[in-house]
Amino acid sequence: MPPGSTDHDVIIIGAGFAGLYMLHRLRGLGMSARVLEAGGGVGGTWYWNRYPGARCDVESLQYSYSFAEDLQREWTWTERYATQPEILRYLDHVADRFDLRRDIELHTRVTAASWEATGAWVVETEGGERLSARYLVTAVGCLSAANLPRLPGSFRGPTYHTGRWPAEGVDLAGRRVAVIGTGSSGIQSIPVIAESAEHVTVFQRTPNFSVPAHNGPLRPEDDQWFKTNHHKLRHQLRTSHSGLFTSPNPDSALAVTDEERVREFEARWERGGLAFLGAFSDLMMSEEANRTAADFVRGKIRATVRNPEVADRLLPGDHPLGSKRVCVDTGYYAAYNRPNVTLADLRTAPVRELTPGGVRTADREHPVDVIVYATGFDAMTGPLLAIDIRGKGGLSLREKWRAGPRSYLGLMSAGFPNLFTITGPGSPSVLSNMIVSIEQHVDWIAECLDRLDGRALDADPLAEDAWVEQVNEIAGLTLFPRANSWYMGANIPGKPRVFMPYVGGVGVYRDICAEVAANGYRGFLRD
Ligand code: NA7
Repeated sequence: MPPGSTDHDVIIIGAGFAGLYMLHRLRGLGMSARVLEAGGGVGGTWYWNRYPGARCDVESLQYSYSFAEDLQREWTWTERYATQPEILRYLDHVADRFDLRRDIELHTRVTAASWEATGAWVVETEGGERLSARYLVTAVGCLSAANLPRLPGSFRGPTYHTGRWPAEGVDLAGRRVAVIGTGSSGIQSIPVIAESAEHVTVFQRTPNFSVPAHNGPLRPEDDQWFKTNHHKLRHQLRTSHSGLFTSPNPDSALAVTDEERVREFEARWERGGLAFLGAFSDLMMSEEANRTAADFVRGKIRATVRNPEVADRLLPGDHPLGSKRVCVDTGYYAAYNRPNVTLADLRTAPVRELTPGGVRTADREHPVDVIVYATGFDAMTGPLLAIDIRGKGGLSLREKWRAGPRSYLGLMSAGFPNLFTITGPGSPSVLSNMIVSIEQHVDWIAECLDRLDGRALDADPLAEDAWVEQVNEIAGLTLFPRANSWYMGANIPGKPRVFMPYVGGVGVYRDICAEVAANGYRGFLRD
């Protein structure tokens, strides 16, 4: 298509970690790009998730951009795990520092995007705007389409979803609060809400595994160590399995004595955070090995929660540890020792209906003033399918992905030329440190666009089939598909059960993507 005949070279949807960096990279290549962002500010996930206690479960030193040395040198995190406000401040700083705002349109939700015969993407917004670009890049996040369960009945008080928390905050002091959901958002918010609320009733459908964060101020020596060694450390993260420092232990949990095993778990429990998962190499491969870790955590729950009946109800047992995202908490289990926190177990007494003054379960009515939905997201595909995306010949992405997402490398889906999906399904994304995965995708896409020099690119359907098969095959070797998790689409009624992320590891995945590019973009079709 003739140059200059579209409004922009590239339209990017979303101004979170992915969209901001994508814009920066494209500018560096001399391409014109426009970012369309639904929120009233930059930040994506960290703009929306303002619930009490919201913070990252990846340590702040690792959960930051690596692309600019100056940025890294000048920014100092205050805590080992950053709070939502601090991460948002960081992203605002990045937007200002790299002068990104002039190409970002806020309050602009994309509703549709179609590939035209002229070789351009035409994007429509909720406000009725139409914009065209040669390339379209989605930076919409993996956990951004809120899942709000449809419960019968009606409640007269205010309700909030953790992922749509009002920017002005919510005063829960002295209120009786229902928290529905015990995933990461529930587990982070419950102890904090309980500090000021009159009462918190937690509605738990599935008990989860959580490890302590042991958060605290970031030690200056750790900050210095990271800044001094960042080249080496960033390289280690990029080539690791999860993009995190988990100090992976190569031993099998079954090849050591009981004392050695407990010592290893105990040391990691004391250290805090997701490094617990690196305790043994086969935790996600062998049920028996996994059970040793699960038993260890169950023992910790029993030792923390004073009421043995409550402790029992909190014990996860229906899924292997790690097959649902392990939570990282500050005082979660101990919160149940407070007199103002009650656990309602939905497995024994499911929700019947909302009443004007509370929540009625099979056994009783729980009077509450406020309902907090910590009920998660339509993960990975939700934000993409919320947009009516049409490819070649009007092919609908919703239609194509009816039985589950299909992509080549999680980067492109056949029949949708020039559409790139940052951290799309089929890539490591949610199973990794998102920043490591985002930077890898953005760098790969930027280099690809530079080399394409205006030509069109599409995934070869055969390469896509082979990749989907590979993603499934690797997942099948692990315990990941054994849970009704959002990785599997199992948290959304009617969503196809397909394991969506690539579990082969970010280092392996990076090599595959690099090798594909080095071989003339093998598996992609060009004009
Ligand atoms: P999650 O991890 O999906 O957790 C959602 C929770 O809400 C989970 O306990 C669900 O139970 C529960 N849920 C969902 N729908 C219902 C209904 N209808 N009734 C009762 N309970 C329900 O979302 P989060 O926001 O906590 O965390 C998402 C990710 O963000 C997290 O993993 C980190 O990566 C950051 P279920 O387990 O489905 O039975």
